[in-house]
Amino acid sequence: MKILNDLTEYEIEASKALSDALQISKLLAKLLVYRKITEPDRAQEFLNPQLENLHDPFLMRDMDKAVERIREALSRGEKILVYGDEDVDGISSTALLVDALRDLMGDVKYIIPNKAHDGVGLRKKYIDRAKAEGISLIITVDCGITNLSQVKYAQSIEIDVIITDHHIPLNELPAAIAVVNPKRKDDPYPFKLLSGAGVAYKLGQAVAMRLMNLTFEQWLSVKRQILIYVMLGTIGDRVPLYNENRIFVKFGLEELSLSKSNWVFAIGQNNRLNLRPKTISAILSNFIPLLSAGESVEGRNISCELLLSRNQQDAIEWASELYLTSQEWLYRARKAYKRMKIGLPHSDNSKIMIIVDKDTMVDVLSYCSSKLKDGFNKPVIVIGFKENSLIGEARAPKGFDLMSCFERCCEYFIDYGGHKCAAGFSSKIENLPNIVKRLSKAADEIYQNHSIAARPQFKVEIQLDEITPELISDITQLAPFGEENATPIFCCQNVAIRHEKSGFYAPEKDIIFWATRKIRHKWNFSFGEEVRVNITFIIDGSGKLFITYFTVADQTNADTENMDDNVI
Ligand SMILES: [Mn+2]
Repeated sequence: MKILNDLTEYEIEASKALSDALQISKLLAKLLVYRKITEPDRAQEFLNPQLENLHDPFLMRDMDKAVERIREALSRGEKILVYGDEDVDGISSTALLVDALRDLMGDVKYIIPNKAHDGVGLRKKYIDRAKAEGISLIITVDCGITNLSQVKYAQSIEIDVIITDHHIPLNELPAAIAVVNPKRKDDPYPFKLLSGAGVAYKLGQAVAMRLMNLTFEQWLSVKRQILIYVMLGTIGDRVPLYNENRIFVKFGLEELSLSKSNWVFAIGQNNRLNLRPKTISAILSNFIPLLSAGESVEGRNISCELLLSRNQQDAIEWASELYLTSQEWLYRARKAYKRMKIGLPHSDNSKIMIIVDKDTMVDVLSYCSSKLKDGFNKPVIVIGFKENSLIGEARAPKGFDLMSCFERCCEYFIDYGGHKCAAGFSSKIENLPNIVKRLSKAADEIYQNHSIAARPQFKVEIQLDEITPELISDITQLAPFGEENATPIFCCQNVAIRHEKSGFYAPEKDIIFWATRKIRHKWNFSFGEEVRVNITFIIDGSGKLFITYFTVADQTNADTENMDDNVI
């Protein structure tokens, strides 16, 4: 076994110490150190995620104020509005909080604005409508932190606002009753990188503990399925999978595989899915695109309806509608991405890629910028046109800070917000030339100040004999794999395998490799024919071995350059 991108000397020492302290294999210790986990306690926590290790929600600033205001609303029978965002994180956050407050017999409604027609965050139109409907408390989830004037407006017409969000605040916070956001500068919460649904979960947890007098364990025992929502938001927003996010995803996936909810059944039926998906890639390829397809109409969102559905027939209809919409969206998104890629110059030394595309519908801009960012490994901003305004969607590799890039351009924006690696803006059309100029300059400055290099995936060269149950168990302990917890890549040279009914069989070791559809297509040998190949494979969370790349053994030396291409 040879680690191809080995650790620094200091890290190797640390991994030896960790391996001795916890009596774990050297490989597992190295993999932990590669994740910057060097202390035995933290390593234990990482290897055995436990719900009890979730932090106390009241450590978050303003949590107590938020809970007190909710108590008041519930006791007076006030009408409450949960106000969300149209992406999967926002939809899951909305469903989560609506569900949690309905348990307390709250009179709760929700609004999710349509991103393309209404814009994101709190909108005056919906605040006015809330007023007309007699709503006196709005709780935002996954949005609102930058809506200073809208919060002021709501408060001026006697609607109290509680903000819960995880986006980066501006210098000034909204003048709301409570602003719950771990990214507030004055927030002491021990973990800052929750998704919007993660923050909503903490509020749900706080409300249950204080208002229902439940211990956390008691709440969990009646409300475990709420972990599915927070798992979806966490994966959907691609927040890093350590600390609380790892716990949410691990137990949310487990809960999903046990779930008897109408909506889980309906999604499985319409997608002809295995109803027991336990891996993040199953969520990313099946649940996230489907739930993303729910376009809001006048504040009502069918993905959110689906998540909250009480009736199986409705759930099946909504899921099948979402399925069709998601297929249509994916078709348009791929087409737009291909067209943009063709139009790009062959060599381009600029620090940031800015693409202006008049013909693309704005709902596929983030798909395109995300794919282009992955392909070119640099920040990408795709700007589209919607009626009289510009919509920009940006994605950047780890290390870059899009928000600080946007801040240097903010006088040209109507609205902007997001995270370091994913952000968006809207602006007037006449600002386009200035925006392009200013953003390029800002990107240059940011690159001058920081080095932007993400650490490559951990690669191990391995012999067939070394694939043992112990190795597989070492790797599965690190699952679920995903954002900032990448699965290690194994390379194995000169393996005889043949395509059989059950998968790719390696007779020398009597093991089965699975393969992605892409690999199966590329395998142009006859069924059962034994071929010697160099393979790259990963071990997934359930212990299955997946071939992600292969070349025929005698044809070439292992083409290590391209090995990352197909990693799932
Ligand atoms: Mn979010």
